[in-house]
Amino acid sequence: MAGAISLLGIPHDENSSYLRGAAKAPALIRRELHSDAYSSWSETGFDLTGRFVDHGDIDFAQPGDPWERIESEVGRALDVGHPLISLGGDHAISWPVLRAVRRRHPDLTIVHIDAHPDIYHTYDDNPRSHTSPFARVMEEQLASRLIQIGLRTVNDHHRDQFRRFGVEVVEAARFHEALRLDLKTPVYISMDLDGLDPAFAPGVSHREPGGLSTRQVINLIQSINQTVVAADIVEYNPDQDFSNVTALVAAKLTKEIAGVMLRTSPMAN
Ligand SMILES: [Mn+2]
Repeated sequence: MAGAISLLGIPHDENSSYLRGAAKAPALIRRELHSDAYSSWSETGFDLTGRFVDHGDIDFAQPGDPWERIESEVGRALDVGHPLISLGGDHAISWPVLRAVRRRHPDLTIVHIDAHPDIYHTYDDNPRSHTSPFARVMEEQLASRLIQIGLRTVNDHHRDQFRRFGVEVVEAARFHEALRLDLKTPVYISMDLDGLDPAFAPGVSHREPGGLSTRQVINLIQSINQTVVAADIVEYNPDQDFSNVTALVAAKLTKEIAGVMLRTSPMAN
């Protein structure tokens, strides 16, 4: 199929530090994504009808290490040849997802939108904590650059980690509409829904006021001028949502990330 995007649900929230619920995200995001109530077009000018190749949800009921399952299932989906958007899970899943992506795209820049840096060296003695994926990602050198945007919970430990790993940070306090990322490699987008202000996306486990608007996040995504090879949309917690408004935001961001993938990626064609 010309111009296709792969989807993969990752219903996993066992490494959340506070509230569970993100495992329920994939089905609810898909429902809004495919709802007849909304346009099937991305703002970048692509009709997305029939363009999604959905690989379903990873089945974690099967025995085995969930991290190995995620890495192998993401790898299998990527090997179909289209850019991939993973739906759901807490932010911990980004580590095994990026292991699979990095193997296929050795020069990679991560554009990470979040209220939190998620770069704790340790948290609750769990190296897989959803507060730590980017410490593991940078230790394993799974990306050439990590750019974090929208942060508003930075502490001194985080600043030490930023220096240690050379993380580029645009805190929410420094975000502005004219921000343009100077990107030189293929891109991975890690989209934590709590990067948006809770007024726009209340359905998250850790609401942090002072965040970006839906419009600001969409504009930032649309400004990306390099190939977007894969993305995750994480931390949607249906238990915290009102009338599925945050699922709808997640679906909208899925469409706009897909729209940028179709505009930028030779893999999409
Ligand atoms: Mn977060």
